[in-house]
Amino acid sequence: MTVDEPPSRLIHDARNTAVWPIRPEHFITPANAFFTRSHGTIPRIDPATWRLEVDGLVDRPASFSLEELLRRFPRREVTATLVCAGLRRAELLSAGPLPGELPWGPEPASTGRWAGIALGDVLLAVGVSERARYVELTGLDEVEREDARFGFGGSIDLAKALGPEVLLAHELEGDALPTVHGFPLRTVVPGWIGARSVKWLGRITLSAEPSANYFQSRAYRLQREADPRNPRDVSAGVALTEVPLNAVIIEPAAGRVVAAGRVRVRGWAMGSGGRPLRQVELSADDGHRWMAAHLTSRGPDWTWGFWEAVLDLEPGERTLVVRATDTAGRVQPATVAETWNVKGYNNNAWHRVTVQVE
Ligand SMILES: Nc1nc2c(c(=O)[nH]1)N[C@H]1C(S)=C(S)[C@@H](COP(=O)(O)O)O[C@H]1N2
Ligand SMILES: [Mo]
Repeated sequence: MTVDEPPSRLIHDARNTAVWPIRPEHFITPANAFFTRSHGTIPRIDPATWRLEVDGLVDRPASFSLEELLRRFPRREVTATLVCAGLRRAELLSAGPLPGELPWGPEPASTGRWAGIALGDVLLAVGVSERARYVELTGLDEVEREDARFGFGGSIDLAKALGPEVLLAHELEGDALPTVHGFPLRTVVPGWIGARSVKWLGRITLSAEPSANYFQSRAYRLQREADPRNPRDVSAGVALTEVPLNAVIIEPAAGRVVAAGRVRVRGWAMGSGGRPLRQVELSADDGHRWMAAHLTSRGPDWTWGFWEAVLDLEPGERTLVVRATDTAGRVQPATVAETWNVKGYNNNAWHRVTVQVE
């Protein structure tokens, strides 16, 4: 597992957002090739004066310095894959329009070794009131939406927040978090969409209701049919939580010319909510016949798995298809007609890559 090679090529860099190609040799993503997605400013925070406020439905509201948090609570580590809900959005455009949304390919997913403290340890220390059901997380960045400026935020269920895997992370790959990834402290919510892993964390608020933050109440919601009067509004949709089961072909890349005969196909897959995979299968005839891929790295819980298969391909234009199943028994929809939704989130239709075999 070499992690020092620099990223080969920046695929996309706009609106404070960057992705690199995923490499089959990088089970752990090098920190300098970890995708980044930010909706507003990138705050530069002085760790000496930064504070974390904890309030709402708690017995003892508190304000912590970084030094205090890291001294008082036990160090915890987790290896977790972050997946942006916009992953594979571009494929959905063949099923319907997605105005104003970034047309992501299959790149905004990366795996990091995170370290910090457990969110649950902090919650137990302040005392959670019986009425609390949600943990709202708010960042110190500044986002502009609907004529208002506010910190990016959202909420997770209290039950998830108490899980030992949910961190307030201060390190990525053994170094302090890079600024773009949320220095000095970010949430890492393994198995949930990337948007709930709030960066530049400033406030934690316990509540009986989900967060009213724009990114919880008016974005990151799954709505299958557009409201004709307000076609981009998803406030009636369902708030996204766990990532869905997904599988992606990394190589060969779309459009490649490959030699006929035995062709090595490699990629990644991840179970719903970060659960373990059961099986990954490949097809070269649009899903009539399937062959099992070999899982080369399963990883610990909360990460993707890497897989590999060798297909015998005859000359011509060939479409390779991948699908996975997980230990929760989930399966993937075959087509994007089944996964299209108003803001283009969580596309997990079978991934198809067309190559030229010569
Ligand atoms: N404060 C803050 N946290 C944030 C965001 C943001 O814009 N501001 N973007 C979210 C989204 S949509 C994703 S996918 C992940 C990306 O994390 P990364 O940039 O470290 O890869 O951060 C999440 N946390
Ligand atoms: Mo995201």
